[in-house]
This record gives sequence, structure tokens and C-alpha cells, in this order.
Amino acid sequence: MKLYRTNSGFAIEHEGNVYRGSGTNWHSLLTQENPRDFLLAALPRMEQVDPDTVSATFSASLRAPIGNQEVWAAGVTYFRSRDARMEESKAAGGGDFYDRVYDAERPELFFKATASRVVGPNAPVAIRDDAKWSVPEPEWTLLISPGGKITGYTIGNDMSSRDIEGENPLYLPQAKVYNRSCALGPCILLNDGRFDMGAEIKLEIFREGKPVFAETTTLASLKRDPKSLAQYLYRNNVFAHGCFLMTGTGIVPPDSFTLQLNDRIEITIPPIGVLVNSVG
Ligand code: DO4
Ligand code: MG
Repeated sequence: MKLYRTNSGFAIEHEGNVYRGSGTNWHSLLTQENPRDFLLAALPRMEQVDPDTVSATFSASLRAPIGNQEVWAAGVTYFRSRDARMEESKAAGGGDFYDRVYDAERPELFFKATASRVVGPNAPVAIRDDAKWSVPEPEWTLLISPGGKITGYTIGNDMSSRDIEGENPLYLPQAKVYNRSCALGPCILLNDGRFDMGAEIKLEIFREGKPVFAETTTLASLKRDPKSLAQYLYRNNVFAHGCFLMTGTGIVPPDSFTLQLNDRIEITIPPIGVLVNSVG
């Protein structure tokens, strides 16, 4: 089951059918301990719409599937990310931290965004005015209930300023948290906590319509167990509205690459869909 947030309410794609709902508060929908069962029970009362009729306007009306949840992120959860971070912070003497956190029991977890800093599908993400080296980070993202249960999955883009982060690891919050530094969408996949851990994550970047970067990884390379990431995040922490947790990037473009205005970023995780954003 896929749950979409739209300008006029929400929509559900389930077993080839599309249903439209309104009235239910999105914030409270996401705080359900079992949103899938909640929505299955609501389906008979929802308006069923012809999938072909909705498709024309549907993608234009999509919003980020977030209510008033916070977005957190895990870091250095793939070997590729550890490598890239060690390289970018070598001159600042920060390289050892990344190596150590990759092998440590406790994961790196950081605050990424409030809902106001998050954009949805087709909306522009931003690069910082004071950054010279900016990249998208394509991340499998968990929806976690107030009780700490993983209840859904979406796609996230953890926009990052690599020169700021590389200058000093203590600059991480500035490299990561700014207006429109995070994209989520296009939907939340609600599937009883099951997910194919062999699923592919693909990042493609287009400039003036032409591909300038493309790479694929799989969730099999994610070093951390998602349940353990969620447990660490909830230690001594209350999330009354639940939260989103990005699980880290396994794809980092080469050091010569930086995003430019109007680049188009596409992140594909097949069971969930494609998250498309431009840089603006
Ligand atoms: O350690 C800094 C950030 C790491 C990160 O965002 C990632 O690995 O995805
Ligand atoms: Mg990241």
C-alpha cells in the first residue's frame, strides 16, 4: 500500500486501485502504530477514483509526506560514505572519526530537518549560498511511530555541503540543515515492516536534460540494521508525532562533481517509486 499526500488531502494506491481521502489529519495518520491496518479499515468509506483520470494532475499536486514530524539522519552507514568523508576531511584532521564511527556499535545520528525545511516531489531543493561543493545524498528513509516501530518507508535526499563539512566535522549541522536541504517522497510505502533488503537505490543527475551522473547501490550494503538505528534514536528521546529517519548514503558522486542551479535529481528505490527534484 502506498500513501500519498496531495494538495487536497491524501490518496492511497492499493492492489491496482486508487482511493482519495480527505478530512483525516495527516499528522495523526502518521502517528498511528499501525497506519496500514488503520487505512485498510478506512478504504470502504473512501472514494475510489480511476487511476488514469488522476494521473495527469496527480504528480503536480503531490506534497512532501510529512506532518509535524522531525527528520533525523544516520551517517557513515555505507563503506562508500566512510571513504568519502575521510577523504574530504583529511586536511582538517577529521578523517579518523569517520573510520571509528563506521565500526562502532553506536551509530552516528544527527538532526536533519524540521518539516518546514523539507520539500516534496518536483519542488526545488537548495544549495547553500556559501557552499562551493554540494551533493545530493539518496537515502532509504524510515517512518517511525511514537512507540518506536518502523511503520513505513519513503525516499529521502539529504542535501549536503561537502566543503563546509570537510573543513571541520563540527560544521556538520551547517552543512546539513538549511532551508530546503531535505526532500522526501513521493509516497510512504506501508507494508507491515517488511522490506526487500536487496532493493536497489539509484541516483541520477541531469544537467540541461543530459545525464551527468548515475550510480546504483543496494540496501544489502547498508551496514546498520534499521531497527537498531530506530532504537538508538529513541533512547532517552520522545517523539510524540513519530519521526522520519534517513538511513545514510551509499552513493557519493566523484570529488570533481558539484550540483548546479537547475540540475534535476532523480532517486529511485523501486518498491517505493522515484523522487524527482530540481535545484533552485
Ligand atoms: O558524517 C557525516 C554525514 C554522513 C551522512 O550524511 C551519510 O553518510 O549519509
Ligand atoms: Mg546522508
